[in-house]
Amino acid sequence: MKIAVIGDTHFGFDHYGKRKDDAFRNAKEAFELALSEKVDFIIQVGDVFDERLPKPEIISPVINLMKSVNNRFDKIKLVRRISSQGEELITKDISPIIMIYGDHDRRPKEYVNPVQILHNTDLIYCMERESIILEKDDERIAIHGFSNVPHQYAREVLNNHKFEHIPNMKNLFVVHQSFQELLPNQPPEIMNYSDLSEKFDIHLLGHIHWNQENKHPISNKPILLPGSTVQTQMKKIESKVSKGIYILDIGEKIKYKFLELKKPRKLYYETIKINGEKPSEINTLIQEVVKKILDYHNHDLIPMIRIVLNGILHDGFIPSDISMKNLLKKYEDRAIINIGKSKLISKKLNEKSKLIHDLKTKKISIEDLGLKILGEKLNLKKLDKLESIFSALKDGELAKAEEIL
Ligand SMILES: [Mn+2]
Repeated sequence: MKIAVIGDTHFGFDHYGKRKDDAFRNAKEAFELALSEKVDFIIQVGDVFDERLPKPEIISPVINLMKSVNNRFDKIKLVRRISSQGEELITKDISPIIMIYGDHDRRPKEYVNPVQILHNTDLIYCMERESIILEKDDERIAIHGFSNVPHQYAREVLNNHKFEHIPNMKNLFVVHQSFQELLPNQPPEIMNYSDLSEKFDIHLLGHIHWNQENKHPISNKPILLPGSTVQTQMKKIESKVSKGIYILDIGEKIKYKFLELKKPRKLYYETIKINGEKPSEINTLIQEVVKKILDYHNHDLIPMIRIVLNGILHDGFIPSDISMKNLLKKYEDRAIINIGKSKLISKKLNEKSKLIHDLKTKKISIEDLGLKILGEKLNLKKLDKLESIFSALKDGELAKAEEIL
């Protein structure tokens, strides 16, 4: 059996910005590439959408894209499904696009998330927390899907669910969570690779936006991260690692290859060392870098240029004295420029910017941090309940939060 694995597509990313079409353009290329490889089905590893409440203007073209992919594919036969409600022996044809949802498209249990909307159209098959067995030409394969839960609860939820290895076939595990091995300085409750079952033949991970391959620490089986199809963060590593998809060939052995996408916008990442320069001098340095990049840039789309200023400013100046307005205006139609000043130190760094910097370097999202604090304050261990209360409070529905409590 041949399978394509597509990473976080983030449909709707930068909807009001210059990169409005990037997520769609890249995802289309990814699905086209999967089709041209004549795979039997496609697995998408979560963060299908950029937001949990995407606008109809986003949902509608996604439905159209899924429709056109479905029209050019055979359905695949689902023969068995094991969820927390128990086991079902069923034979029915399902869409060959299998998805889980990620932290970007997760909503509390009693709400409908956008990936579940797609599932209800039968254009995709969403796995929340379940195992399925698929059959094609007398071959069978087991897929275990674990949609996102808040990262700090993932280990507990995973252990409680007890995914079971299904004998006599290859077992694939699909997950969208953070792992200690992937980002530095994470809280201890975040999972390790050793939390993944050593019985499964391959692990497919969403969430991390750059392509990476690792091995399970016990079984030595592959852990593959296709990476997002769109650059969302302008990180250095995203400028070095190409966007693409995996093609898995599942037989006696599992073979896999990574195929690059050609359409993604180019990202250039440069660091400028600052050693006592004044803002006007820094502006000149930035312009020189931008000019040089534009000279050798050759891609249909205007590039993203991320420039990080690193060092110490001239005495008496603070980072906000460096104004980028004119520069951004000048290159408006030729580049998408982003200047990072967080590594720029002035001799009188004020307390506020230090606090923001500290928050930014913590590897936990504001939302997860809020959920954690609320859980501690309310002394509430039940995740479903906690998420519902958090969501009600966030939406300003105080009465509802009280009711749930
Ligand atoms: Mn993502």
